[in-house]
Amino acid sequence: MNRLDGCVALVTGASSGIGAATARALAAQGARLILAARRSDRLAALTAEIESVPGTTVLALSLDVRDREEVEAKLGTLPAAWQAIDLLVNNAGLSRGLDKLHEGSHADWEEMIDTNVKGLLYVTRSVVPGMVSRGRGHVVNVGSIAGHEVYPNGNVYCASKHAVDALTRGMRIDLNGTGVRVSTVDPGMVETEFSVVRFHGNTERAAGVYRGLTPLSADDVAEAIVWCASRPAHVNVAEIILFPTDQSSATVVHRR
Ligand code: NDP
Ligand code: 8X3
Repeated sequence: MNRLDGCVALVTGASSGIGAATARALAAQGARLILAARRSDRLAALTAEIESVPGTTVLALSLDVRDREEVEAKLGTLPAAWQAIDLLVNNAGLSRGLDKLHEGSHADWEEMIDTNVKGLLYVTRSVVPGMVSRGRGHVVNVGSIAGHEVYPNGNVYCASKHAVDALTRGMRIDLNGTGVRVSTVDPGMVETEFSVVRFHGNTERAAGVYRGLTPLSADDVAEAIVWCASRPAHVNVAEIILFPTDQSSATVVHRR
């Protein structure tokens, strides 16, 4: 029997990239999935794909993690069979822009801070009390190497991921003794829609980020998340930093 059989897992940012790969990987381990993101069409397609495997069940949740009232309302009124969330993967996040701080866009800053920091807080605040009352649960945050290092023009995105790192460590302290585990998986370069979003839809510039190297795939990161989530209950994987072999730090990258 799988360690994740019957586990109820909520994955935010499940419509793309790491979140979608994590959903597929968790489903393969027997988890029941609540998949959240704003793009309902993407969630519907992923739900159909996952549910085509007999025995899998998915609840698709159209959700903007920046909207505190929406987060509280939707996570507070889940159908009874979905209320006892065992695993929360706080993955929804984005970068916008790559500019010097004094030339940066207020709108980009607000979107990153509202999504990566406040969104993560709103979802966590709605889900973790239930875990505490049940005496078990697991929060896996998707941080970044940008939460450990600051790179040129990465200022606000790096600050948001440093905040995620602090929140991960703070949560782990606050939840000590409750049976609830807190992990972070912090990747370097992963080829997803991340850079297209960062560069506001400029696909050519986005492709340049990964040119000449072999980046991580979303599946590589999903595998690390599933590994954290499938350890025995007394084991808490605190942190995984995952680089492509061609990357050694936020700025040291080998290109052929
Ligand atoms: P993608 O752009 O492919 O996926 C981002 C996901 O976040 C989408 O599903 C998107 O869904 C969701 N999302 C964004 N804003 C919101 C919102 N307001 N409410 C709900 N969902 C939202 O990028 P990745 O898969 O790469 O990114 C996933 C996480 O991984 C992020 O936290 C990112 O910072 C982190 N990361 C990425 C790295 C990389 O190199 N790619 C490296 C290190 C960390 P929708 O638009 O439908 O709402
Ligand atoms: C995404 C990786 O290096 O673009 O968090 O910040 S990086």
